[in-house]
Amino acid sequence: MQPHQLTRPVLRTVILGVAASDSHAVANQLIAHFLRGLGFDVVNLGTCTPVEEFAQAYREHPEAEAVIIGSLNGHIHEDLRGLGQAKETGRIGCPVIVGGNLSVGSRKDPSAHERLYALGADRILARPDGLPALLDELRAARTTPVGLVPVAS
Ligand code: B12
Repeated sequence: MQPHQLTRPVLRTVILGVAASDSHAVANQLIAHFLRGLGFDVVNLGTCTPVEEFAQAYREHPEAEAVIIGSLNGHIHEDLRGLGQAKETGRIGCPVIVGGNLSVGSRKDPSAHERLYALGADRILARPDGLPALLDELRAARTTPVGLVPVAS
């Protein structure tokens, strides 16, 4: 065994991408950079990523803590058709976080979030700076046996 293998830290993996119809790249790149700066291993699928490609990435990275999907063009509801089935069949077996500009127009449709949850999103986040705390929360929820409360150190 090489010495560096002993000291290499175990990275936390997340799968990141932009919804299938959406070519807005800037926030995606900034989020990838932000999370990598915090030590995450970011599998960034980039823009125009269909649900099936998120599922394929999860198959390749079953250790992923979350799939993080951004959308800006307002068509995420159409883009996430198939997410529910991917989760029900275990092809995506980790929480799905959705964020960005999640409906069309400047006046936001209050039902947009409810419909996203119905499609299979677990969490909806407006700002990327909330991701680290949310990822910590989701990780704690998955690793804490029911009935036990984690003790703050
Ligand atoms: C640049 C741009 C483009 C470029 C994109 C180039 C590229 N490769 O990235 C081009 C010209 C290709 C483009 C095309 C289109 N665009 Co455009 N575009 C923009 C613009 C001007 C800037 C977007 C940007 O990069 N911002 C910088 C990043 C850092 O900020 P942000 O995107 O706002 O993201 C923030 C939050 O939303 C959030 N966030 C974003 N993603 C995520 C993900 C997660 C997980 C989380 C937690 C948070 C989060 O965090 C970011 C920082 O706070 C915006 C208007 C604007 N001023 O914002 C319109 C805008 C996003 N575009 C819009 C539209 C409509 C289109 C088109 C449909 C136009 C058309 N008719 O063709 C197409 C769609 C193309 C497609 N298939 O998706 C609309 C969306 C409207 C809506 N949702 O109601 C906007 C808002 C313009 C507008 N006011 O109408 N666009």
